[in-house]
Amino acid sequence: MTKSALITGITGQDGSYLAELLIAKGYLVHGLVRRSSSFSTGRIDHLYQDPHRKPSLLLHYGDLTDGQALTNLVLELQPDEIYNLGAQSHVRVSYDQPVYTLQTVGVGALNVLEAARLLNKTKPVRVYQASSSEMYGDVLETPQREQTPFNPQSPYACAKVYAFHQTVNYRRGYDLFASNGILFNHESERRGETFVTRKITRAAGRIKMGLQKKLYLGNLDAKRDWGYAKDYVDAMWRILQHDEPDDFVIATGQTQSVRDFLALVFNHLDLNWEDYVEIDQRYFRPAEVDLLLGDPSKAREKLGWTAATDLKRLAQIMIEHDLELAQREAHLQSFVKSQG
Ligand code: NAP
Ligand code: F7E
Repeated sequence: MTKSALITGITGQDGSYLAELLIAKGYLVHGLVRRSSSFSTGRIDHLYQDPHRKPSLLLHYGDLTDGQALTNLVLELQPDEIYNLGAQSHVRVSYDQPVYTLQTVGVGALNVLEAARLLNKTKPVRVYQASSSEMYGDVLETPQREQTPFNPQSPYACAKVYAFHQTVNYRRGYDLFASNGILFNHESERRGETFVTRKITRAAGRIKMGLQKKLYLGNLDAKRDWGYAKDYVDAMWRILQHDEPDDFVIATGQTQSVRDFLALVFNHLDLNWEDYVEIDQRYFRPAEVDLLLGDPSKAREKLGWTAATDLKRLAQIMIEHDLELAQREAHLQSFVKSQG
């Protein structure tokens, strides 16, 4: 029988890759989409099919903060699996909007769990919660593993810790199949342009094409365990196929600094990043997470999952994509100029 899944955050980076993966596996995918005044479906538009064929993707309006509507939707759709990826996911922005961040990330996750608990009374459902390495914060152990205590230090991380514990709580208290993937940073050519890797690859492509002169960044010393989002959505799916609900660290097991990433990207374009990058205090955070390095042994042993893409290859994928975008932009500009 066709399996069905509901993805919150389907219009985001991970949601779009996960939808692709599940459709390829034969799922009927339902996606929760927030109403906005402009279209937000750019990352998933290519997944729409011929309207005469049986649909594999259906979108529904909703918002994680509207628990009643979310429950109604879950009870109506009766999905086999729910992937809760929706979030105000920007750490820097969470300092400007701490309450809103808690509402989407913390209360939003609770709303998903409540809806799943009600459905689970009549039909089994499995829930994936998008937990984050940010929860380790000012790290108490390196590398970080499932047993490492959390020490969050941003409004975003505090909200994710709340959601993590509620997920465990619903598993223990209500016997709900609810699992946390503790994912370390993962990037792609679909990464939002205000996250540091994509900000760098977008700017490098534009600098190469003469469209931009400078790139303004914050702390270059921060170290992250960066992987490729396409690899990581496969881990999400495996977590829900496991024979029991559990929590898993998903990471590459390698850490590199923002400075290292800059060098990889600019070297790929035969440019010296030091000629273009300037430090701007606006991009520093009130409290920084200095070092993240995950230990993915449990995921390897229990799920058979390993990260297939290293940072050098990831940087190459992203810069080739963004160089092409910059080339198109440059051609358009020269066409417009040539018209007088
Ligand atoms: P993203 O690109 O920022 O996407 C976030 C998604 O959440 C978007 O679809 C957004 O919709 C949706 N959303 C925001 N507020 C919502 C609300 N109130 N109700 C419903 N939907 C809402 O994030 P991502 O990188 O794909 O990450 C996916 C999840 O994994 C997030 O929960 C993030 O916190 C978590 N995570 C990410 C990483 C990472 O490195 N990428 C690592 C660990 C955990 P719009 O398109 O309308 O804005
Ligand atoms: O910052 C430094 C910044 O915003 C990475 C989210 O997906 O991963 C992400 O959170 C590092 C930080 O990601 C700039 O200070 C320097 O140390 O790309 P980022 P993040 O904060 O690690 C975790 C796992 C999540 O769960 C989140 O949802 O880069 N940095 N200069 C900068 N960062 C940004 N954004 N912009 C700069 O100009």
